[in-house]
Amino acid sequence: MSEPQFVPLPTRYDPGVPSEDAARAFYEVMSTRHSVREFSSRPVSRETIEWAVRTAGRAPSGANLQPWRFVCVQDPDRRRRIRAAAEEEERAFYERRASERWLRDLAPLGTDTVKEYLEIAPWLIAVFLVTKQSDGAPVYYGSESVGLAAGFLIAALHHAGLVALTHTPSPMAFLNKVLDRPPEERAFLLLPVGYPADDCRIPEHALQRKPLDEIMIVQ
Ligand code: IYR
Repeated sequence: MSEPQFVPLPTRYDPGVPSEDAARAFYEVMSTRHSVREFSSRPVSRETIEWAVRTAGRAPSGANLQPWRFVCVQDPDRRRRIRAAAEEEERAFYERRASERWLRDLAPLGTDTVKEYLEIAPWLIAVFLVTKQSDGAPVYYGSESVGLAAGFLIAALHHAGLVALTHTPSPMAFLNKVLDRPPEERAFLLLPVGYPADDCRIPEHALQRKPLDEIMIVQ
């Protein structure tokens, strides 16, 4: 067991304005984020995606194991294969697997089995949970960790003026095959990323957010 070594907090982030103003300003930025299904094919530079992934890599994780991998796909052939496999899963979902209740809850979003955005958006980011350490030991709080990193990622993409969809074809095992990932990596999310289409629309339903008094309890 190695002794813990401590260093001073390297940088104290100072927003330069009172915390209330900084918190509100970040809220204003994040409140314009929406999941989008209508993408432009306008290219997004690799550098932009790299900065967003670096940001995701700053998320906290169980024992700082950073159990995530972000596979950023541009290659049209892989994207075509991902779309074909995702649509097959979605057909099974909408036609057989989803409960009546689930379909009813999704109805206001207007989603269906056709996932053209998987080929239109210039990047697909497949987020994988790395379930094992290099010596085969398990990771701790893997889903929580990769979920936090995914949150950082979508915030970073939004901050860069991009849009994304947190797409969850289920099961996602096909991504291991199409993206040549080993079995200890488990697909967690598939994010089409790009700019919104000129005539991009979102479901009205998505505008409704629970008010603060419904989500916050102060004790
Ligand atoms: N994965 C399916 C169904 C779906 C599920 C949820 I939860 C959503 O918020 C939206 C869709 C699909 O992508 O169509």
